[in-house]
Amino acid sequence: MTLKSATLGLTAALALALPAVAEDIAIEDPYARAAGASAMAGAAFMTIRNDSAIADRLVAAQSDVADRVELHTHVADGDVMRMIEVEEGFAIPAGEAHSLARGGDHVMLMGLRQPFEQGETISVTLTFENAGEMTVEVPIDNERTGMGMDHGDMDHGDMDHGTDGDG
Ligand SMILES: [Cu+2]
Repeated sequence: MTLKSATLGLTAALALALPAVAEDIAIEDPYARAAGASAMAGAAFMTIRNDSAIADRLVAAQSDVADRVELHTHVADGDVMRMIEVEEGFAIPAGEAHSLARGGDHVMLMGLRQPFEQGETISVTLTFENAGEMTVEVPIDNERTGMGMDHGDMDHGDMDHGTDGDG
């Protein structure tokens, strides 16, 4: 388990060290989901970290899997949560992270051109005001709950316990 953790840490470090178009922007824990394989729309979620000294902004997104990709957020309309497009995009302050999460900001994928099959991966190209374009491979996880990252981490921990003997 210790070895596995160390290996994962090394892999993460190598991934961060890879040259990228937007090297100061790190994308953590990306996933996309739709309400089923035949859904007309889906959404992508992730945490965007800005490791640079200047504020940045996610201003657009696009993907081959959808006719239209918009930056959305949820606003309360009485008792109902409604999705609206955020035309100015999402600010990512210098040295900080901004989370796209269920019930909040997200990348909306409208007019899906292919079914969102569990476990497959889609490419989403993000455009940042300063860092420029970067393409993110986003795993499809229709079964992911909206309970936040802690829940996912616990699930992983449980799986590790089951494979202790394998190192
Ligand atoms: Cu939306």
